[in-house]
Amino acid sequence: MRVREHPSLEWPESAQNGGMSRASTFLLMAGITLASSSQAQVIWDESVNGDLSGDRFAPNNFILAPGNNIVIASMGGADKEYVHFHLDPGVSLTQIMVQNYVSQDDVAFIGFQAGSTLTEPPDSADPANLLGYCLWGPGDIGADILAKMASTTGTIGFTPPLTGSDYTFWIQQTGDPTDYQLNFVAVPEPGTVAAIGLGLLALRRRARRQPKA
Ligand SMILES: [Ca+2]
Repeated sequence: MRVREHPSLEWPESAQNGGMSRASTFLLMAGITLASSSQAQVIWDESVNGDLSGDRFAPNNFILAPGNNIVIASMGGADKEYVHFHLDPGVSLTQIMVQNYVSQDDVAFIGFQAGSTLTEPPDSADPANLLGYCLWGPGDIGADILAKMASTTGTIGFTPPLTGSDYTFWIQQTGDPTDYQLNFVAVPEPGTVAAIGLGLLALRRRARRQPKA
């Protein structure tokens, strides 16, 4: 990515570079059940579903499901991607894991805002209007770039995980063609898991009290 194509942006250096109780067993089981029953996998594969939207006012829209939300895509040159995630109450976006990055250009961009569109024009974006952004590439494979975005200065700023309700991501590589795979990892918020677990526990106790026929 040629960052000079964004003359108004000033990129900070940081961007470039025993015994378990029955109740807890039950809560753990409830958590495992939740995780296994909600394993969204590939939510968009450009080779199957077509090019992601390059229109920041009309991004691709997804409801983030607890589990893995994998995007497989290609970008480069003028091809930008805009992706909007809606987070239902009780769902949080905890990580954005880089699972693949193949390009002659080792530096791509990702940034995001709250809301269902992205207000910043790509050629004159002001990072002060982004919740976060970072530059990323092959060195980030296996790493969480949501955390990396949180550590970039000069933005509005945020602290992961992200909770409700809408965020739009802008992903771009202005240089060479780049194939990539990102996993937007979501989980039920801890309070939600505990509430569901306690609810199931109460149901179980109630069932035990039922007289046998
Ligand atoms: Ca694309």
